[in-house]
Amino acid sequence: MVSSTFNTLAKISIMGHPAVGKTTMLKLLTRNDTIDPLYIPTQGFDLESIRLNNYNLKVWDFGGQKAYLKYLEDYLEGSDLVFIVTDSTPRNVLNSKKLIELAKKIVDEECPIIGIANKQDLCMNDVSRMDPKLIEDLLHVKTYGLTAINPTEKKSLIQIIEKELNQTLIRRGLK
Ligand SMILES: Nc1nc2c(ncn2[C@@H]2O[C@H](COP(=O)(O)OP(=O)(O)O)[C@@H](O)[C@H]2O)c(=O)[nH]1
Ligand SMILES: [Mg+2]
Repeated sequence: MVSSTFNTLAKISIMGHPAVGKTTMLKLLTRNDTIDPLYIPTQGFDLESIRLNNYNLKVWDFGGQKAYLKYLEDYLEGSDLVFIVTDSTPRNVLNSKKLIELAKKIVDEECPIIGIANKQDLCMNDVSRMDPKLIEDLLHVKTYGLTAINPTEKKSLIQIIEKELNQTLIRRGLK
């Protein structure tokens, strides 16, 4: 979907199993205040439009429930960037491998599939939570650490998005 116009339209899809922090990531991008930690499972999907420097983003947050997997193809098609969010526990990371395989079959070659090792704040108390580098080695996709409930991480998430989208534009010969 990305084009070379000044206000480049880009589609970002956030995938991951339930309760890993997908909606919180979307809130991190769209709000400036503290994030309410209440967990409300997303039914179906959420869609937000976000202005980010040169980009007009459409960010899709896909409710991770199995019942919605049949819509995955329609949901992911035309993505310019896909995030696979994990809660950094070994079990969830291993389960996320299947989502990556599914996503690879649907999106085009230039679309980056990026791992998010979320809930890094919990790593301090729970030694079984894994660091982003280890998760990257297991998932075989570039992976960034994140604490989506921490509003100060907004800037670094925006930087990740801009960097990956800029590289997609270059790969598509549009920049
Ligand atoms: N400790 C911690 N909790 C988080 C983090 N991100 C999300 N959560 C919490 O995890 C729960 C599920 O988050 P949500 O974004 O709704 O998950 P989703 O089902 O993937 O959309 C909520 O209670 C969030 O507040 C994080 O980075 N650290
Ligand atoms: Mg959700």
